[in-house]
Amino acid sequence: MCGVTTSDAPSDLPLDLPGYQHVYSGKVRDLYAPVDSQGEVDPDRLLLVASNRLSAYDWMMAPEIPDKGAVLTRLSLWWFDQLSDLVPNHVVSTDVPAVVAGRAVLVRRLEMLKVEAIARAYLTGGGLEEYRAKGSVSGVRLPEGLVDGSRLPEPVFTPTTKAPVGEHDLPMTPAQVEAELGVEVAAEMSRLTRAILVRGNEIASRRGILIADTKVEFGLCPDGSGGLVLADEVLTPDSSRFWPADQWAPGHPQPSYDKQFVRDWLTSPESGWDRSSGEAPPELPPHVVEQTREKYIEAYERVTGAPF
Ligand code: Q0Z
Repeated sequence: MCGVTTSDAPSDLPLDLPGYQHVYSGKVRDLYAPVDSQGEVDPDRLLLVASNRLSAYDWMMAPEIPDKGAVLTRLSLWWFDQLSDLVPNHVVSTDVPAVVAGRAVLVRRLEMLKVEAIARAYLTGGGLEEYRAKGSVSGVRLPEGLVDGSRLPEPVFTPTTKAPVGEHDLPMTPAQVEAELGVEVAAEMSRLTRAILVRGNEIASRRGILIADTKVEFGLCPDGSGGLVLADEVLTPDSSRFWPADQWAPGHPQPSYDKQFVRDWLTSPESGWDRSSGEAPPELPPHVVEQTREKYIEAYERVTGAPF
């Protein structure tokens, strides 16, 4: 049992967007393709819609978090700008149907690379497990004595497979990535992913947020040059672990910037939920929804220095 489940499946999906047809839905985002008046799909474009859905402990929460999709969309757009000297990105336009205004972006449809590009600047989660077992992470030997939350000497590229929705991604060795992408593209993906995390931390750490690790997706530039294009979302709390810098204390799990109120409430006696029961979690009370919304907005405002 490892699928994402919810007691109340979103009943508003797919959205009825004039000029678009639904292509695919992930846990928290949805993809649509533009169609012309003859019903022909534009093969070069996609509409990426960020929902207000939130998952915790591998369950979809109800109700949704107001403004979450808009906050994450604006944060990704801001980061694409900050990273534009490092890597081109897929953004075409923010001129989108009114019902998804502010939380959708029209993008270039790319040939996506079948590797989840992950880099880690701090040790936790799957990276920590691998370090404890082998003293290394994705083939990179690390110093002895590191603990949960330790800062790594430099970011490490820790790619995984892209598993279908409901299944978990698996670590890939450097040889597997090279077999999938070729030696040159693999090296470029590693270099860019680490550079994105370094730049992300240069900016966010000055504003009180540490980015422990991040997952990015790349596509191939449609011009056939073989160049990589940064796609999907980037350096958001959904694709990255954001930690409050003032609470960083290696040696135990760090509080999550965005989901801590949800996790704390779900595991508290007030929720009445037993995580090990296999039962769906109860509905989040209004104060937890509101505190969580405020944390997403706070992350946006701290990182960008601008009001949401
Ligand atoms: C992204 C995903 C989902 C949102 C495909 N520019 C692109 N070109 C081609 N494909 C994609 C992109 Cl971003 C693409 N995903 C992940 C799934 C909602 C994003 F359901 N999948």
